[in-house]
Amino acid sequence: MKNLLLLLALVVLLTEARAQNYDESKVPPYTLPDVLKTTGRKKVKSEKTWENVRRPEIRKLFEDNIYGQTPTRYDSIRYVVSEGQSVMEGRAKHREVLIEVFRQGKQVKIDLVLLLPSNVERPVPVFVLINNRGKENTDPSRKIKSEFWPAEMVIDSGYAVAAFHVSDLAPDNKDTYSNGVLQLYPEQLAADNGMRAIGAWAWGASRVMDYFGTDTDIDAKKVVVVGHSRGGKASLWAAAQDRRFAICVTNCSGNTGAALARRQFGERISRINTTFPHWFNNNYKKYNDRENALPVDQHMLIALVAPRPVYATNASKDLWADPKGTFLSLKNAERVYGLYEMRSALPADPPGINEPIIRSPLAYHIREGEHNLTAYDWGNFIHFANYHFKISK
Ligand code: GTR
Repeated sequence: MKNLLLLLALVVLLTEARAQNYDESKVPPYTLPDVLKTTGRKKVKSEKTWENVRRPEIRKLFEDNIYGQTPTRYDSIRYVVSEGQSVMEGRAKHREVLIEVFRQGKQVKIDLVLLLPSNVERPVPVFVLINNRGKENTDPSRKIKSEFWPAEMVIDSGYAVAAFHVSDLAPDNKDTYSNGVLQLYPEQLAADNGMRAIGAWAWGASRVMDYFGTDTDIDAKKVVVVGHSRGGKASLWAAAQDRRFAICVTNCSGNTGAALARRQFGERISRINTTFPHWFNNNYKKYNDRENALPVDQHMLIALVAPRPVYATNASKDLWADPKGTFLSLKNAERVYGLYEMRSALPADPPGINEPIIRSPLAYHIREGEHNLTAYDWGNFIHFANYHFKISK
């Protein structure tokens, strides 16, 4: 019995050791799938072939192997809008928006928190956060203020600021995640390439985008979608599919977000699929401990957003999210931006801590500190949006 327990402990330890490597010298050699070569092994040399052949092909590979399908049909959508209070000593106004989506007698309700700057020429650009933390982080009354959603900073920069909570779409729980969008699309649950929680959150971001298209105070051509960590995986998947998002911010999104899987550094696919079996589709489980068998890697997800700007970040103490692998993902997406004649300003090697590279279609920083979304990060996102939207400050 004692020996058996020892053996079990050893197996657990070995599995853990394989599941997380923090030593750069132990990163295995790997070859990334060529983002500019079709599955028929044709070289992609033009924007046209990228758009018509390779991009749809890559999108489908991500859908089938990782994030699942994103159904776009529903019976109807309704927006219940009411004017809320004036907040921030009159500098902003709360607009309450309830987005209701109906399909086959079922309904999903998204509670969109929206604050609009006062005394600013309309329509205004907007930042929308996919909130994966507590709802108190996005308190529209501003009684509670959180760095996770520093609304004052965004408003004072002339932007509207919005947020919705992931639990409105899919509770972040392996037993209850289907209690939301998946009630509208139960057929997805039966499919190995069906939608799961991260897909449902991205679907929600697109419904918020639907709403923005109807609000004349919002410039729907200037919507920045922001997500942190698991929310950052969703912001990237949302922007990859829905080209109405003008800019994508993926903060500390790590494994199956902006970081390359093949480096097997920090969190790995086997680990994420075990801890969070409800995030990705059934097919993704086939790649547990088989990163090299994947027909894609995460640089290709960033490439799907091209030519729209992407800002990815890390934190110095968050090795779990593989900072170097995130930077390399952006670097390996550069060729696709090149097809659109967009030049990235990223250096060959990752920049130092707190040395952001912002004036570039592919932007990056590594912040001093822990895994988090902070005012420092947001400050840089605002500069990034100002630069791309040509807003001079
Ligand atoms: C971790 C998970 C990461 C990241 C993070 C978060 O436990 O392993 O992939 O998503 O949670 O969302 O904060």
